[in-house]
Amino acid sequence: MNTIHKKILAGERIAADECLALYRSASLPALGVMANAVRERLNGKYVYFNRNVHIEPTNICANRCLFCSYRRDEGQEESWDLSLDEIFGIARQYVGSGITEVHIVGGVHPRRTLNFYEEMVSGVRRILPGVHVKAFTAEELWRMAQQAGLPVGEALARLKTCGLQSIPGGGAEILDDDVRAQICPDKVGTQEWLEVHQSAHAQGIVSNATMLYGHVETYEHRVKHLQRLRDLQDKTGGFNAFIPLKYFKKNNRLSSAGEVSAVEELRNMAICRIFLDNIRHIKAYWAMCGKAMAQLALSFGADDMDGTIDDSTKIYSMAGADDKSPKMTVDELCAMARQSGFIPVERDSLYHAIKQY
Ligand code: V47
Repeated sequence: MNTIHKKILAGERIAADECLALYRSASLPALGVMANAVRERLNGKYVYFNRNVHIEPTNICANRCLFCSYRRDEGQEESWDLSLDEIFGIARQYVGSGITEVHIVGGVHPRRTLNFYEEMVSGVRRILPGVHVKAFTAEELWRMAQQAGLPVGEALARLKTCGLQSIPGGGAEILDDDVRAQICPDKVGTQEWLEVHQSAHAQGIVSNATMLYGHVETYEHRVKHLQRLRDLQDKTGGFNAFIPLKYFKKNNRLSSAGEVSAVEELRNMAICRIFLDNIRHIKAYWAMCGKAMAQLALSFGADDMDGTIDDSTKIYSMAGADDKSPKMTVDELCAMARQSGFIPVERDSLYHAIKQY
C-alpha cells in the first residue's frame, strides 16, 4: 500500500493490480488523501458546474435492463412518448433562461427512426441556438444506426451535421460482457459501446463515460471497466468526464443486490479519480447520489457537480434517489463548493470557464 501511495503522490500512473489492491484494502481516509492529490494536480481547488436541463423524450424502451426502474412498454401506465412538437415546447420554455446545455436521453424506442432524432436535434438547436446539445447514449446511437442500416460513424456524422455536439456517458454499466449478460442482456456489448465513443471522438464529438456499480459486479469487474476507459482515452483523449453511478434498488428487478454504503460510494469515487489519471473531470452527479453525498465527494476526487438540472429528469427518482424534484440554483451549487473549501466555477459543456464565483 505504501508503494502505491508514493506512486500516486509522485504523479505516477497505477496499474490494474494496484487499483484492485486499493479496492480490496485501502481505508477511506487514505483514499481521500490520494484522490485529493490527483484532483488538485488536475483541477486545483476548482469545482465546476453548468446551467443545464434534461429532456427525456420517452421511457418506452425495447431493452429490459434489470436495474432499470424507468422503462415501460408502449401503452403501459406511466409510459411517455413525446412528439417533436412537445420536445420543442420544452425547449421553448428555456429561451432566455441562461441555460448553456440541453442533455437529451431516453429509452430505446422500438419505432423511432434516425430521421426523427435528426429533426429533434436540429429543432432544439434552432430554438436554443447558443445552447450545447449533449444527446443520446451509445446504446441509443447504436440502435439508431442499426435502424437506419448505417455504420454508427455515419449516423453520428449525420447527427453532428444537425447540431449534436457531445454525447453523454450512459449505457456503459459495467464494460464486461459477462456482467452485461446478467444485468442488461439486450444492450450493446462492451466492444460496441467503446466503438461508438471511439467513433465520436474521431469526429471531434467529445463524450463522457459512466460506471453503474454496486450490484452483481466484483471489484475485478470495476477495474476492468476502468482499464477499458483509460485505454481508450489514451488513444483518443475524447472523454471529458467520468461519472460513477451507484446502483439504486427501488422499483427494479436487481433489488436483491442491495445498495452499497456511503463509505463504499466515497471509496469508489476516490479510486476512480486515482486510476483514471487521463480523464480530467470526475462528476458527482447530485441528482442521483444526493446533494450531501455530492458535497462530500468533492473531498474524494470529484471536481464537477453537473448542473442546475431544473427538475427535468426522472430516471433516478424512479429508482429511489432521495431528490424527487432535482433542481439547484447557482447560489446553492456555489455554497456547496465553498462550504467544502473549493472555488465554484460555472463552465460550458467543454469545460471552458464561464465565470468564477
Ligand atoms: O446508463 C439507470 C443509470 C444511466 C439506474 O454524461 C441507474 O453527463 C443507478 O448516463 N440506479 C443514465 N443508476 C444516466 C447517465 C448520466 C447521468 C448524468 C450525467 C451524465 C453525463 C450521464 O443511469 C444509465 C444507467 O447506468 N441508471 N438505472 C439505477 N437503478
